[in-house]
Order: sequence, then structure tokens, then C-alpha cells
Amino acid sequence: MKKSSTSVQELPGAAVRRPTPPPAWQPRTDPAPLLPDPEPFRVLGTPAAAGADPALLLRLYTELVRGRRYNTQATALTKQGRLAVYPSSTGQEACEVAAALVLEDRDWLFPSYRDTLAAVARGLDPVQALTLLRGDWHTGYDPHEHRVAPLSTPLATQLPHAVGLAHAARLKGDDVVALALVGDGGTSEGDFHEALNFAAVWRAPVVFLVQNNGFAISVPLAKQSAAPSLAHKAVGYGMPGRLVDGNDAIAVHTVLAEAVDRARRGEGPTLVEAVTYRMDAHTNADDATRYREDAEVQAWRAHDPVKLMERELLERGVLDEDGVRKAAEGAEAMAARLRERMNADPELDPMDLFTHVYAEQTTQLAEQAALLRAELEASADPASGDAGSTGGEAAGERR
Ligand SMILES: Cc1ncc(C[n+]2csc(CCOP(=O)(O)OP(=O)(O)O)c2C)c(N)n1
Ligand SMILES: [Mg+2]
Repeated sequence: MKKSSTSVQELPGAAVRRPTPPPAWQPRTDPAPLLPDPEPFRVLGTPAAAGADPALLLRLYTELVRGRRYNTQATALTKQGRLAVYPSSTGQEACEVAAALVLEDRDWLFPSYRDTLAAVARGLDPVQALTLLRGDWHTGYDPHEHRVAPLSTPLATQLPHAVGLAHAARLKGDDVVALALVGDGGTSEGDFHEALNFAAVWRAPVVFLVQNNGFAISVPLAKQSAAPSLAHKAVGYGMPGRLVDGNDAIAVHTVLAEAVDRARRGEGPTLVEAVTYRMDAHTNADDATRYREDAEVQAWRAHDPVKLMERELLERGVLDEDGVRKAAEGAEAMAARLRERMNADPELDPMDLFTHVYAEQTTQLAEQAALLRAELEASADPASGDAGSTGGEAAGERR
């Protein structure tokens, strides 16, 4: 058989020489301390729970109960046509609440569309938090008021924003940490890569919390990532990866608090993966029975974040039946107020579609704005003979 290649040493007349060895190579960072633990960190149901601060436990519990009620109420509002869409975080309340409570007022939260609860637990008005999902008016709130960035619908785009803000704060000498939330599916986006890479290179004071709820709409995690865990992705960027039981509010709070402290000390970013489960469908527009088995949902029901916390607090005597009743009553009052306010028609000006978009409007948008203005004026004026134009009429009435 013919030889396919000939080595240098074998060439007739060539001097025998060895290739120069490469310069000594060392890993740039010791990867061992960055690696996540093999098992998600847990506190509830373990002896460590005895050492947890009872005041924090009660605060987390109250917010968990309110959060669960907020989710069921918002979902009901979609069925009544009062809300266009609602991505429920039922099953993920521990992540939502811990993320909100771990931050100081001066810090920033960067939520995704599923993180209304975190925004509300941080102090955002519960109705304003739903403005976007009602399709009413841009973001619906002033992000600066509670330092909550807009609920981001384009996946993972909130992550580079968080890194930019955190890096800028550090350059200015401001003591600010940014905490950004993202889903398991979002970790496959280019923005995730760019954000984590810059964050680590700049040692930006930012914490990334991945809520691994098992699915990106109907796509299970196994079909969109082959990583050993999502927390392992951190190591490739040179930041620590932490794995936590996402249904254990005190564990999530503990891990996030460590990461926030680390960022505040100037030691750079952390990636936290919280293992949790989305109990409801992706949104009210999705039918989850088409892609997952009820047995799986039932198994997670036994690991319900609200019930886990309630059981622990009752067993430890931090909470009694009266406290459980009061938390439920408080949540019910919040839901009633939410219903009442969401049932009122908002005062909207359709022309606002064009404001706050560009500092200088483009020619195309200016033309579209002029068209809409003419349409609204025509429908508001009965003499124009356009009284049958229902869309414009309805808009005109609401203005
Ligand atoms: C850039 C971008 N691509 C696609 C979509 C459509 N989309 C909306 S939600 C979603 C799944 C996201 O899953 P995950 O990140 O796990 O978040 P979860 O909904 O589970 O909270 C997709 C693909 C989008 N919103 N943005
Ligand atoms: Mg997901």
C-alpha cells in the first residue's frame, strides 16, 4: 500500500531535528474553586435551617404566599381578557422572592418577562408591573424609581445591559450591584455569552441567576444544552458557578447573598443556577400537556417552594396557624385590589406609540404618526362620515 505522507526525518538528505517544544503552558486560572458543587445547595429540611434568621424566613414566606396569589390572579385576568398574556412563575417563587430581597435599594434588578414577582417584591406597583403584558404603554414604569430594568422579552438581552450598568457603576465609584435573571433557554443565546465574558474580564459587580425551570417553552433542557449543568458554564468564563435548589427560598437567598457580597467586594461576577420547575404552562397561550407528562408535574408539586417553607416554619415554631391565615389574608387583599384596578379601563393615547422610542423620529415613523393622527381625528369627528370605523372610534373614546 502506498504511503500517504513522509515525515521530515525520513526525507532523503534532511538533517534529523526535533520540533521545538511549546513554551511552558499553565492554566490562567485554577478552575477547581470555580466548579459548582455536584449537588444543588439546600437549607430547608436540613439541620442548617435551624441557623436561619427567623425574621428573614418570615419575610420570605409572606412574599412567597403573595407571589403565588399574584400568579393565580394575573392568570385569571388573562381569561377575563384584562391581560393579553401572563408568563406565570408558579413553582419558581423562591427564586423570584430571594432575588428581590437580597438586593439593597441602591442595587439594580434586570428581570425577564417571567420575573414580574421579583419586580413587585422589590417594590414595583403590581399594576404597573403588568402594563407591558396588558399591551398598554411601553414598559409601564420608570425603571429608575425602584431600580428595576424593563421586563425583557427578547431573551438574554437584559444580561449585557446588567453588565454595562454594573461596569459603569464601578468606573464611577458607585457601590451598586446588578442582579440579572435569565431562563435555562436564555443561556443558549449569544447575549448570554457576551455578557458573561465581559463581566468576567471586567470583574463587573454583577450576579447572574439562571432559573432552570426545565423548559424553553416546549423544549426540554436536554434538547438545547449538553453542559454538565448550567452552573458549569461559568468556569469557561473564569467565574464561579453555583448550583442551588431553586425551590428552597432560604438556600437561594444564601447563595445569592454570597454572590452579591462577592461582587460588592470587587471580586467579580458569579453565575448561579437555581434548579426549579415551571408548574404552569409557558404562558396562558401554551398547552403544556402536549409536551410533558403529568407525573413529572406531580413529582415537583411535592417540592412546592411555598409549602416547603411553610412546613419548615411551622415545625420550628417560627410560624403558627394564625400566621398562615394572616399571610393568606394579606395575599387575598392584594389580589382583590389588583382585580379592581385591572378592571378599570386605562386612559391611553394611541399617539404615545411614537413617543419615547427615538430621540429623533425617523421619516417612516413620522409618516406613520401622521397617518394615525389623521385617522384618530377623522373618527373623533362625526361630520367626517367615518362613524363606522370601530377601531378608531374606540381609540378616540378612550383618549
Ligand atoms: C431572542 C429571542 N428569541 C426567541 C424568543 C421566543 N421565546 C420566548 S420565550 C422562549 C423560551 C425561553 O425559555 P427560557 O429561557 O428557559 O425561559 P422561561 O420561559 O422558561 O422562563 C423563547 C424561545 C424570544 N423571546 N427572544
Ligand atoms: Mg426555562
